[in-house]
Amino acid sequence: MEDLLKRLKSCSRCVILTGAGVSSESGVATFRGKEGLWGKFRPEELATMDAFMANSSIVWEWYNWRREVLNKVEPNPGHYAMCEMEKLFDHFCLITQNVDSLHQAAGSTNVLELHGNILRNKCADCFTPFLDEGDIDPDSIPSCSKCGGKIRPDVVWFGEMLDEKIINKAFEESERADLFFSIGTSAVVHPAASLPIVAKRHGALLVEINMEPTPITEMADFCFKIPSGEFLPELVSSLKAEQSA
Ligand code: BJW
Ligand code: ZN
Repeated sequence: MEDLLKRLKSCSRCVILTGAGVSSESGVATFRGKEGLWGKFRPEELATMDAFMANSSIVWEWYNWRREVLNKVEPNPGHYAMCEMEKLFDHFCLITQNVDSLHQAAGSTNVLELHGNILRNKCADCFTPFLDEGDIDPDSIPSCSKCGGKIRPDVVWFGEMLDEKIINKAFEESERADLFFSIGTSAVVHPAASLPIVAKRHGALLVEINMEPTPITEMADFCFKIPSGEFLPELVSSLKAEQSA
């Protein structure tokens, strides 16, 4: 931590990329690993357009179950610490692969949601947002008022393009960062997994917070094998103490 703090003194453009690990301490399951969702469910049967076309009721049951879980959880100290970090750098950008809104619930603003948001719905054919906030009945899935297409969750499934504006902004921020944190992500899903690599190539200090090694561990300047909800509050209080000294 001491070494990291010394290096942070000269950093002014901080970018953070988060993944499912940052919400695990709130009680939200990650995707990979022993307890991960992909250990119990097959991604190709639930998180692809083909799966939705083949069996939209099962896909909706799964998303309804995940929404129920999210209704009962709250941000953890890691989320709150990242919100504090927004104020500690001249320029700050939070990029998340998470669809759970927990960063926003902790108070973070301007979050770039790469993989959409599980609490929103859209048309599967014309992508028009579906604004009715009621639950979706898997046995009677509503249709789009514009084109009649089936309503689906507004998340990015495998094989789908990410929102162009959002991913372009994420690459631009990563290229310009002088400090890049990769936190709680297995860093295997692209294009998100390219962001830390791009940041490092453009000269950023790369810091990883993850208990397990990932494809970016070897290129990182610092790796902390500590849960983000424990590490980040400590980092924030050290940074605040330095700034007020
Ligand atoms: C902690 C912790 C604690 C635990 N503290 N840490 C080869 C090269 C490049 C691309 C591809 C390729 N082959 C296939 C592709 C494309 C594919 C891809 O990348 N696949 C890879 C798996 C190989 N990508 C796509 O399809 C993307 N689209 C795309 O590329 O479009 C262009 C294109 C179109 C057509 C054809 C080809 C290209 C879209 C990806 C969409 C991902 N969607 C999901 C589901 C979202 C909806 C939903 O929630 O239902 O997004 S999959 C899932 O993985 C979810 C996550 O956002 C994403 C990343 O997972 P994440 O967040 O990293 O979680 P985990 O579980 O993997 O890791 C958690 C980590 O936390 C672990 O490391 C723990 O150790 C750690 N941890 N507790 C700190 N307390
Ligand atoms: Zn439509």
